[in-house]
Amino acid sequence: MSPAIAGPDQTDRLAAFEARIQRGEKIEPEDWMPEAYRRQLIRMISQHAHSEVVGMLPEGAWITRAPSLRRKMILLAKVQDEAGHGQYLYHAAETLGASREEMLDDLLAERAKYSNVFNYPTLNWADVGVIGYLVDFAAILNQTMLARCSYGPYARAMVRISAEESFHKKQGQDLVIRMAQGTPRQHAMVQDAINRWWWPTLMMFGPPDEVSSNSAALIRWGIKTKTNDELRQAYLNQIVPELHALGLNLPDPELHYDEASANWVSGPIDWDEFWRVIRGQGPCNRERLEARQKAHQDGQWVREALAEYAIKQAGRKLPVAGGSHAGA
Ligand code: BYC
Repeated sequence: MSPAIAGPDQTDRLAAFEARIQRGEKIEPEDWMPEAYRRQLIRMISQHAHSEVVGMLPEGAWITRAPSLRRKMILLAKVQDEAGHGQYLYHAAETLGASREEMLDDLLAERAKYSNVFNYPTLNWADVGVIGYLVDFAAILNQTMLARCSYGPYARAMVRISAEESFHKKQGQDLVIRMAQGTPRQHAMVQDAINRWWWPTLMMFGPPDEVSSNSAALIRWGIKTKTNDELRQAYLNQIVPELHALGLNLPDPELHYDEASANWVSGPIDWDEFWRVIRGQGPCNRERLEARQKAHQDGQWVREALAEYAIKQAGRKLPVAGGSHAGA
């Protein structure tokens, strides 16, 4: 797959690497890659993993308050899936030489980012539906794009994660439809949740292309195949008509359909709010971080027990033939 390049200088190696990407080949962990490519992937994949793990918190808070056993089981399964997504992603980053401990330390010490959207509170049950529908749908568009990315382990993780996210979106959409078509009070609850989650969800796709500092390198190396604004536009074009069809409004007086470009066009996004939130000053940043720090401390004895067990297993002599029955 990856041709050995005889005595190349850095420029030749880079040219050969970029030619592979142009041909649509996947880059695998053992292949040569520019250091900047490796660092970009570790940054993005670890932040993605953190988002999955921190993303369990807002919805997890509603597991004990789900309105029926069925809804509780669905939510439990969803939140558990997010933990699994975190695992796949930490593993994918480990294939690039990042250590799990370092990645977690970066999260717990506030050096690493995670998605802006999980720094907002879940105030009532309708928020669970709106996260599943709006947030997971945004994630699906982003992740379906990343499933075509040039780095093999990340692309393959995205295939599986996107498949699971499509179930997450369905459960959220189902909940939103039921509430939108339910009693006036239920309709009002779901409308209120949409009003609160709409703008943070649009921000999930990242800052506008002209200020997206990483996009140029990511696109050149086939990590991202669409820009932040392209994905945000695709999202608007799909979600706006669906929500309107349910009799739900969006909290944007300037939102309109532009016939010429066949696009739904939103009013201005408050990017100051976005930068504040991702720099640690959102409504729930402190709470989210404290919850992760507590979980990490509470899990200390499990890590110690596993390490002890691994040492004992490694040091254990294989039983002598017949010896395992001794004393039985
Ligand atoms: N939130 O140069 P840019 C889920 C940062 S979890 C926070 O455009 P890039 C779910 C960015 O890191 C889904 N920070 O960045 C889980 C950069 O700062 P640094 C999460 C953001 O990488 C549980 C700076 O802003 N998905 O769905 O080209 C329950 C400039 O941005 C955000 C992923 O993580 C943000 N939204 O593009 C339910 C997908 N956006 O790092 C659901 C993987 C930007 O230079 N990531 N920043 O200090 C990506 O696709 C890309 O990283 C992004 C940003 C599109 C997010």
